[in-house]
Order: sequence, then structure tokens, then C-alpha cells
Amino acid sequence: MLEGEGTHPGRDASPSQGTPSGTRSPDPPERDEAVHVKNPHLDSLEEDILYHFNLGTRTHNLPEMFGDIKFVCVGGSANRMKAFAQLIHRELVLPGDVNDIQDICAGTDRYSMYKVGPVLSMSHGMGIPSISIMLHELIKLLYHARCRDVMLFRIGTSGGIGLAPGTVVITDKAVDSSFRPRFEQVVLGNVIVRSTELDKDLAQELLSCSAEIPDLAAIIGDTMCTYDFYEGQGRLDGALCSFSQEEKLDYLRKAYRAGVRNIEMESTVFAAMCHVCGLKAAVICVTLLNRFEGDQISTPHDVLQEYQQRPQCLVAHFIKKRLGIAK
Ligand code: R2B
Ligand code: URA
Repeated sequence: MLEGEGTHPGRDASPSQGTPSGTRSPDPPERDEAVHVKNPHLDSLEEDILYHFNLGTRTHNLPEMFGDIKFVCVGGSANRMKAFAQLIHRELVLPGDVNDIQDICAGTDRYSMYKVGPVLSMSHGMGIPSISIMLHELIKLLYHARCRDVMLFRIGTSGGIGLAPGTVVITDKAVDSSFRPRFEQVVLGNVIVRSTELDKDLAQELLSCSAEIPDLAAIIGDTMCTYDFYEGQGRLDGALCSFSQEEKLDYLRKAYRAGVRNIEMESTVFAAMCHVCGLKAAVICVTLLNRFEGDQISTPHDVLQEYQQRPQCLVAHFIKKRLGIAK
């Protein structure tokens, strides 16, 4: 059986069920409401220490702390995810002072985590390795907490391709730097290929929500995920550059023709891990610049701040609608 197959939730993959090198893994089991972990070794752990969160199954009552979570929102910056938690606190009119929201991961400086009602807001740092570590521990946390019907959202920033800066891109497919909807993970020296499919209905629902927010331009498009911000995204302004302006533009044009509308650095692994674990997921990133027009982010700080609030506003509106409290 290949990775992702099988019918039952929970710890339902055996260690020998790897995907052969370079092959695509099949679809995950029919989605049910539980959070899946795909690791049978977890059964034999007496205690699971979520090291980078400074949480554990022995030291913390995870079901009590997190069991009611329905929406998990992740983003690169700790400050932005604190601001998002405060926005949700205000929007859901939760009791208590918005300034008293505490970082649950304060015991470590790797990630920040805030819980506001049924919403968890968490930072993931920059790049695939950073978000991947966070997602392993986050998915285990949701599993140990016995959460059900959870949705995950990545809200972030990106470089746009052929779009006005400030446009919000809701990801259709997360693609690699060759525009393929796949994520490659090296495991024991072999390459495992995982699908980066996201939930299309969720993307459509988010697009409909965006139409209800004044002055918020949003589209659905493919998002390219790279391992680097500079050469990896075809920038001419890094410390190293091995290509010409014409070659850069040629690459961006090819990306555009393939359906790519923005570039960032986490979406493929985010989509792949959520897909395998049966979690509904969406990626919503604002574009900070149009990469056909340049590489440097020279927009004034206050404008960038406002842009970064757009994915937050959209997901906050979505959550309120789902909870039946939107105006
Ligand atoms: C978007 O912005 C960051 C780089 O500036 C990176 O984390 C990403 O995906
Ligand atoms: N984040 C990226 O990864 N690329 C950009 O161009 C802007 C933000």
C-alpha cells in the first residue's frame, strides 16, 4: 500500500509503506472529520514531546487546552499572527482583554501560538523546513487534542506575477519551481513525491467571501513555492545572480502561462502535509509587488502593513460566516 491509502483514521501507515523513489503518492483516504497522523511509531511513545512548541502529552492536557479548535491560521511572522489573534478576538467579541492574549509557545522562541475561542493563530517562520517542522508538531497537537472538523489556512505575503500589488491570491494549486503540483521530500535518501492539492470548494468559498469585503481584490490562481527568495524566485538583486534580466522575464512569463499568479516559500509542503493528514486547507497570500515590474519591495511601510491585513480580514470574515456571526 502506498502512502495516503487506507481507510481508517489515526495512526494508519506502517513504516514500510513508503512511496517508491520518485513516484507520486495516491489520494488520501476519504476525508472524515478526525485529524490523521501517518506514523505508527507514535503508538509506542509513552510521551510525545512537541519540542519546538514547548508542549507535551504528559506535561499538558492537550484535549482540554486545544480540543475545541476548528480553525487554524498560520503565517510567517510572529507579530502578524499575534495581530491576527487580536483581530479574531475583537471580531468574535470574546470575553477578556485583547491585550491579555498570551503566547502559548512563550517557553520557546521558535514559534508563537495564540488561541482565541475556536481559532488557533500560529507563526511558522520562513521557508519549507521551518513550516514543515511546525506542521509535524501542529498536526500531532491536533491529533492528541482529538480535534475534529479542523480547517487550516496559511495567510501570508508573496510576489505577484502580472497582478496589481495588494491583490489577494487564493491558491488553486501549489506548484514547485517547474510549475508541477507536487512536493518532493527526501526520506532515507529517496525522493518521495506528495500531491499538493488543496480544497477547491474552500477556495471558492473564500473567493465568494472576498466579494463581500469592500476594496479587496482577490483571485484564484496557482502559487509557486520556492526554496529561496532571491535567485530561486528569479530576482536580480540578491548577493548572487547567475542569469540576465531577459532570462528572468522569460521564466516569469512561462510561470504566468502555466497559471502561476504569485510566488512564496511554504505552500507546497503546507498543501502536501494537510492533504496526507486529511485536513481541509487553503493558502491566501497578498501580493506585495508585481514581479514583471521589479524585484525590490520598495512600497512604503504603511501600505505594506495594510496589504498584509487583507488575507487576515478575508479569513476572519470566512470564520465569522462559518460560525454564523457575520453581518
Ligand atoms: C513570503 O514572504 C517570506 C519571504 O519574504 C516567505 O516566508 C514567504 O513565503
Ligand atoms: N514573499 C516572497 O516569497 N516573495 C516575494 O516576492 C514577496 C514576499
